[in-house]
Amino acid sequence: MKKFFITTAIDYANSKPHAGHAYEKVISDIIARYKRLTGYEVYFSTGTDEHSLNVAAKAKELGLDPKAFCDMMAVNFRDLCVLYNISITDFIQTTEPRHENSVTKLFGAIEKAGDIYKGHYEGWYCRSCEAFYTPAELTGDKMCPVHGIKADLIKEENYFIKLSKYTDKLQKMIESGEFKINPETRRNEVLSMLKQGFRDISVSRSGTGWGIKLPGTQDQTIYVWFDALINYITVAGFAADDARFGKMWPADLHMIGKDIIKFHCIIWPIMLMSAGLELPREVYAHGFLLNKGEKMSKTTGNVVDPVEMANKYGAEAIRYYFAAKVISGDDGEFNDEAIKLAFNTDLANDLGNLVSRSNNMVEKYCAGAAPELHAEAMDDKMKALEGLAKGLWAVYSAAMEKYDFSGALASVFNLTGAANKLIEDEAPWNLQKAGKIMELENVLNLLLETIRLASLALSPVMPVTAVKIWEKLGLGYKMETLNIENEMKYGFAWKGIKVSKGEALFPRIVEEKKEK
Ligand code: ME8
Repeated sequence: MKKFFITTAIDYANSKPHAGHAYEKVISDIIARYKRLTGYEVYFSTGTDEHSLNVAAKAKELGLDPKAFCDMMAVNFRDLCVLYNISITDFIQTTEPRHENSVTKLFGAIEKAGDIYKGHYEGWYCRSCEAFYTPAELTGDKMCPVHGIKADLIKEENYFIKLSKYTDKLQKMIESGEFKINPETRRNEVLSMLKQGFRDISVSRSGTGWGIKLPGTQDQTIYVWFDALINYITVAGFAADDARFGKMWPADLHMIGKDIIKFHCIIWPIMLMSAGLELPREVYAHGFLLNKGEKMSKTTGNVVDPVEMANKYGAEAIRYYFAAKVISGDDGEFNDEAIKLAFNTDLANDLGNLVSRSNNMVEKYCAGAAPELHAEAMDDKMKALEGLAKGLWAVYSAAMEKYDFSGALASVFNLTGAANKLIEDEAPWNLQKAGKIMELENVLNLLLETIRLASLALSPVMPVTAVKIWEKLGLGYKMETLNIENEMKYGFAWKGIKVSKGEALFPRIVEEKKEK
């Protein structure tokens, strides 16, 4: 079986999950599920980044031991995965012993390659980014350009990695496509960073008191980014299980946000190169979720809580929203109005209505037993819908392979829209009155076939909804064994299958009238 190893970034454990974390996990899950449904053995990891200064500071503020604080916070992120139905195969906390072993081993390999040296560092450090800035990059009165908080001037002796030794080789691997960065804009951004020249970075900090000890030193800890990036090989079994590592590594896809490409597209691949390990096949950098055009931040107070949103609209609806309405790679809106609109228009009206109307008519006109197709009674409108249904897989899969979820879903909703239109155009109730039974059966058969194909295509995005639809359609599909490419062939043998209308899939959200 072909394998596919996909990872998300690991989230800082100092605060609760925010909508951006949910977004990244959901789109990665859609890919993981799609890959499974197309015949891959999928490994899928996420986790928490726990050795940051903010984590230690927050634990201290609460009077807690930092590790106990991390374990407590990690539960929120694990629960988020359950709430959003994220099909991970591993959840890593960077304070786990397996990770410490892996960091120590990788550091040893880089040191052995002669790529670690001792030096003095003086620079401006943002403790929220956990990154150094040059004076020119700071804004105003020595403020971090990302967080708008004051950067600290840090002078310390620590250890450096010779990034500059590998930047030419990395540039060639990006240019040749051997190491893929998507979307194109991010690839160009990384190439221009490399062309401007990239300075060596320190891999340790001194006197922080929190983090993995740098082997052979007294007060040095591994720099939190150097530590965090290594999580991807820890998960694959580095330093724990060679056979597993041989099978899982390299990762096929690192899904991350656009703010951390420097770490994933320059520093991480060079760490691997130095240690003689293969590079991940691809890094995909998604955009940011915005609230009414503004970046969500705690200081502006416009952060949307992903747990509240899932409880309000259902995780399936939010998953749909992320996939359909946030264009892959771009920033996208995330607010109540936008979600309600997508819910009522696409899910309640287009999809939900199509399923309930169609199944209702099969119950009413055919006693709930699906009818067969009569080729001799197909008119042009029916043939047009049949043509769209036959072409769905090609359009849908081409978009999914590019992680263009909104494109893939547009092809599905184009089909369901056409099916709804066929109902209006053919008016099955009139066909029945006129005794045109073959035509009536054709319409109903085509509707069922449309719903079947659409539900298969929707299954990586809305797995719970897909199963509900399969139950209504009397289809025995099992997610674990399903191969969507095989099943999405047009022309299912419908005759006699028991169909039932059941409950509405997505009851419309009705606005509560405001008190005057
Ligand atoms: O960067 N919209 O952790 P993090 C979409 N620990 N995605 C967003 C977002 C938003 N508004 N805000 C953040 C870290 N993200 C490091 C990663 S990986 C070895 C270490 C994304 O909790 C962000 O881009 O700040 C990143 O991919 C992920 O959420 C975790 O962010």
